[in-house]
Amino acid sequence: MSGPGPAAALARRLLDGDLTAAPAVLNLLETTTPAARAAAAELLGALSPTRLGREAPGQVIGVTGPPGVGKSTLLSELAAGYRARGQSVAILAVDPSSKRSGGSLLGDRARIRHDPADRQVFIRSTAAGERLGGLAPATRAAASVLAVAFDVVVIETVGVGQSETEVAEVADTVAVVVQPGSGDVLQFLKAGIMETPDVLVVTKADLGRVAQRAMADLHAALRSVGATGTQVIAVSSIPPATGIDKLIGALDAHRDSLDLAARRLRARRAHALADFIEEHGAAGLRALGGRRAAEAQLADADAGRDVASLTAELERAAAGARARRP
Ligand SMILES: Nc1nc2c(ncn2[C@@H]2O[C@H](COP(=O)(O)OP(=O)(O)OP(=O)(O)O)[C@@H](O)[C@H]2O)c(=O)[nH]1
Ligand SMILES: [Mg+2]
Repeated sequence: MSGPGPAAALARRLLDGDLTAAPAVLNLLETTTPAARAAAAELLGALSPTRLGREAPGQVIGVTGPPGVGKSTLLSELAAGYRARGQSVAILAVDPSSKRSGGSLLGDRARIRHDPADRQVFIRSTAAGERLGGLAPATRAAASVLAVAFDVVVIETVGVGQSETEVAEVADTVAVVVQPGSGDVLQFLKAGIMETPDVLVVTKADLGRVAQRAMADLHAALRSVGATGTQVIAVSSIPPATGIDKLIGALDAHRDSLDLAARRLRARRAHALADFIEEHGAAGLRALGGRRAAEAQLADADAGRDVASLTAELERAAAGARARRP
């Protein structure tokens, strides 16, 4: 064979800031043939912080919230806001299982609007498949590699609770989006079921008093769980859009206050575990002694390890445990 393989070529393009590599990167990461899986692992390895000498510079932002709260409409405005500042944006939207597309849930769901001629914006929708509210495996990988070339990578997921926790494993900054007048996020927050988001966004501020009321309720809920550091931003995403610059400011502020190395390390460990579970299922997890034990093993691994080597370590441990079993 001559010339670099597909992974090496894509890694080079991303390192050179070639944003037009994004579609090919996603195609590779979404392909499940053994050859593509090997190339994907090679791509991740080539762009790992050990090889880069630093963490990927792009900010990975998770935007999550219940169905229909206005996430996609907001992302259209958020992308425009970042573009106005000259920043490039990749958006990875995770669609809920297509099974539900016949129902009313997706009835008036908005598409993320953008200028198709603008090469600095990349948008990809990935089906979550059977994972209810969960992240597709390709999304974790895509977020980490696109952050090498794009200034901002946004992951949109639907749901609250589990999906918010999962997106927090991948993202540097998590924004939970709340619709005025709906109580679920508020209840989760108050009950401490939900990890406190880095930023809370109240959408549809154009609805007026009900939105102000939602702001006050969220502030009260944050106070009750002692999380007064979380910013609550009201936005309206329909013309004339309001609050977008303030939201970008809050996302920036979170990024500036963040221990990026620690957050990314946590993301790589979660990614390795997710890949292991994807491949070996519940039986694999049992062989490791359960999720807690697997997490403990990952926590002991050297911080510089890339995802593939962490996954391989879990696989060796699981194989060893199976071999020892009488
Ligand atoms: N009045 C008003 N309506 C909005 C606003 N933002 C979104 N909407 C409307 O709310 C509905 C849902 O918006 P989407 O952006 O699709 O919501 P979503 O959270 O992405 O929905 P899913 O992807 O299905 O979870 C659409 O009818 C939007 O037009 C807003 O700021 N004000
Ligand atoms: Mg949406």
